[in-house]
Amino acid sequence: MAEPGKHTDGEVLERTKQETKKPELFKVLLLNDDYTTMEFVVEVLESIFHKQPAEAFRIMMLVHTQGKGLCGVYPFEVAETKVETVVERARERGFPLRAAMEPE
Ligand code: TYC
Repeated sequence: MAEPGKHTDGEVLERTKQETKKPELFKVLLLNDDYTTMEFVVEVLESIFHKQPAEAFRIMMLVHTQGKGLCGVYPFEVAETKVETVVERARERGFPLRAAMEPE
């Protein structure tokens, strides 16, 4: 096959290089604070991150003792929406809970 960029007299060039990009993934983390109740954090983990009750409790305690904890790994826009939803729900209930995202 002719090299790309050369005159090819109408010959059709095929690209063989794979061009489908894997989506970049982002970790979503919950951050500790002194005012949000443990019960509310467990509720967030169950309803927004689809964790089973025991796993939600484990993650909540990890955040409580270590300062932050991993809730899930998602493509950029999903991760962004999770963070926004956590903050929205927390503010509705008057809690200062924060969430963050970082590249995997
Ligand atoms: N530290 C909070 C308390 O003692 C509980 C808590 C856990 C808050 C996890 C936020 O992401 C968090 N009530």
